[in-house]
Amino acid sequence: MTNMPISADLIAEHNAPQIEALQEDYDALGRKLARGGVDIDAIKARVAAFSVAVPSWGAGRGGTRFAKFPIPGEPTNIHEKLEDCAVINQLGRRTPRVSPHFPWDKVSDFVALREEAAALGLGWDAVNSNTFQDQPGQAHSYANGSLSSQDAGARQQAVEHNIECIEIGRQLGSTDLTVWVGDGTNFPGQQDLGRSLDRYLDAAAQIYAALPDDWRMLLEHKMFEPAFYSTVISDWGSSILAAQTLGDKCKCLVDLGHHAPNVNIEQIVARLHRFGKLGGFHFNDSKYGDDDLDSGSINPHQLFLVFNELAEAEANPRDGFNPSYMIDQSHNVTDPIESMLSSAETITACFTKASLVDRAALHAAQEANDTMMAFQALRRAYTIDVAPILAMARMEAGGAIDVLATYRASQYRARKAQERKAVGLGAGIV
Ligand code: LRH
Ligand code: MN
Ligand code: MN
Repeated sequence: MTNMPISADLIAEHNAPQIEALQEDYDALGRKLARGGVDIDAIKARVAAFSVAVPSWGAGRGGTRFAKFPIPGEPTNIHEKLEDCAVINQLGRRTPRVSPHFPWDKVSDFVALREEAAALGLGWDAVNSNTFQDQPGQAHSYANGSLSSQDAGARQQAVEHNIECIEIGRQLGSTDLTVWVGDGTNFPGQQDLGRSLDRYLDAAAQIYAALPDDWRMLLEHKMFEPAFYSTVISDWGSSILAAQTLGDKCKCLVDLGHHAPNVNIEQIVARLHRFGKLGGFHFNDSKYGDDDLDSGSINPHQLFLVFNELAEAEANPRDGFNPSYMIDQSHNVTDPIESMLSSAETITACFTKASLVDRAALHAAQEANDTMMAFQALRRAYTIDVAPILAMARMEAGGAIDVLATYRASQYRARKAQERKAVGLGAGIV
C-alpha cells in the first residue's frame, strides 16, 4: 500500500526510542503471567487477531441537538472519512473495517468505494440503514414511525430502503445489516403497543426474506429517544422475541448506551448468548442515557464484565457464535481520530483482561459457592496492566507504540485542515 495517510517511516521513527522499554515491560509481564501458567505470546496472538469496526459517522464531530462544533480538517464526505479511518487502523492496527450508514454516506459507485477502502487497508462491516429521518424528496414521512408506521406507504418505503442497503452491502462485501428504528410514541394512547409491534414484525419479515444466505440481520434495541414514552424495540426482550420470530439469521445487537442506567448489561449478553441470539455490539459509554461517550471512559469495569461474558460464550459457543464489534460514539469535544484510537485500545484491553481470567479457578470457586474467590478470579485479571501486550501486538503489525503521540507528531489533522473544505455549523449527529 503506497498511498497510506501516515508514513510508515514516521511510525518507525517514533517507535524506535520506545522499543527497549516496551520489551522490558513485555518481558516482565510475561514472567508474571508465566507464574500463573499463562503464555504471554499466546495472549498477544489473540490480541493480534482481535478487531473492532469503526462507524463512518464516528469520523466526524458529532454534536448534540443543540450545537455542533466542527474542527478544522474534519472529513466532509465518505472518502475523507475513509482516509481518517485508515489513520486509526494504521496507528492502532485493531480497526480494519468501517461500518457505513445510508443515506448519510453519499456514494455513486460502491464497487469503486470498495476498492478505495481496500487500497487504504480497510474492509466493510455491517451496513446501517436509516429510517429515523426523512430525506429530501422522500414520498412518505417517518414522522409516525417507519417499519411500524400505520402508513403502509411509509412501511413499504422503509422495507425497500433496507433491501437497498443489503444490495449496497453486497457490492461492498458486507454480510450484516443492522436495523435500528426510532419508532415509538411520546404519549400514552398515541399508538396501540401491540399492533405497532405486529406491523414492525410484518415489515421486518420482508427485509429478512431479502437477506442472502450468508447474511445476518442485527436488531438494535434502544430504550428511548427519539420516542420518550414507548419505543417499539425498546429492550433486549423485545429484540430477542423479534429475532426469534424472524428466523435463524436474525440476531440481537447490544449498544451499551441503549439501556436504563445501572442495568446489568453483562447479564443481557449472557442471556442473548444462551439462546443463540447474540449478534453484535455497539461500544460506547454513558452516564445518563444514550450519551455515546468514549468506550470505557465512565465505566471500564462494566466493559470488562461484558468481555468476561464473551470469553465464557467463546468457550461455550452456540449457533455459530460470532458477534460483530463496532464502536458507536459521538465525538463532541475531541478529535474523532484520537477518540477512536483511545477507545479501540480500551476495548482491546478489556478483551485482553477477560482472556486472562483463570476460568478453572473461577468455575471451581463458583461450584464451591466461594464468593470471594470467584470475585477475586475476576479482580486478578481486571487489575493486570495489559498495555505492553497491546503495544507489542500493534508494533509487530506495523502500528505505533504510542498511538496518540505518533498521531499528533504526524500533523495529520493540520494537513487536512489545509486540504479539506470547512464543515458547516449546525446541530445533529450527521
Ligand atoms: C441510535 C444509534 C444507532 C444509529 C446510530 C447513529 O441511537 O445508536 O446505532 O444507527 O445511533
Ligand atoms: Mn448504536
Ligand atoms: Mn445510540
